[in-house]
Amino acid sequence: MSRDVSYPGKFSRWMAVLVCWGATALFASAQAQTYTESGDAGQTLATAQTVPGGVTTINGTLNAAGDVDLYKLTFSTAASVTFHATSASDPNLILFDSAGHGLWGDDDAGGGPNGLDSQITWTVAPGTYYLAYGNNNIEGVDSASNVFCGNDTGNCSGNTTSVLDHFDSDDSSTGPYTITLSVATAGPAAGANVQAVPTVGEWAMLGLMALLAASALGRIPRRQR
Ligand SMILES: [Ca+2]
Ligand SMILES: [Ca+2]
Ligand SMILES: [Ca+2]
Ligand SMILES: [Ca+2]
Repeated sequence: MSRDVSYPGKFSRWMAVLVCWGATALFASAQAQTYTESGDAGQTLATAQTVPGGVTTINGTLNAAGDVDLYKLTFSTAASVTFHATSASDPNLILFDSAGHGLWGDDDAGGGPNGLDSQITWTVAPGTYYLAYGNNNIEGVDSASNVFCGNDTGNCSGNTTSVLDHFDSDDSSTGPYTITLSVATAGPAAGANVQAVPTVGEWAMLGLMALLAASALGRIPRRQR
């Protein structure tokens, strides 16, 4: 003899709707998070602003002539990441590794409405990177005053000696800017930071929700006796 302990139909449907809504909200939050510069991001490794995991858009502002904003990003898996910067001025981006060595400096590779957007695509390894934003003509300078990676440099990863100390910038334009991050590598990542994929916790929640939905819809037979 078996006993039917499945939920009443109406409750099941509401449960399924609720679960689907929750899963959608979870995916949306995992895929499109914005970080807004808090106060002013510094220009040194020590004063860079840390961008939390899951962020795909950074909104910042240059509020003084010569300002540069440095962001600290951590990736937990290898991925091809494209950083794209746009503003009403002339965006520049420079990417540094965790030690402050230059990797790539770009001025106008991003195209955009004025042809001045900046863009860098880099295959990151798990670990920390620093991304600098500034307007027209920024250059990374080491403690011996050597300019070692500027917006016109392109690939500067060959120099493993110079470490970022400060920036030179001869631009006086100010105003807001936006940096978007996109990850070419698909698939779930373990504790992914700054990537458009759910984290391990989020995958676990999604799995739990799927089970609940299946259970609510009566797809999983209850134990019979
Ligand atoms: Ca700033
Ligand atoms: Ca700054
Ligand atoms: Ca530019
Ligand atoms: Ca330029």
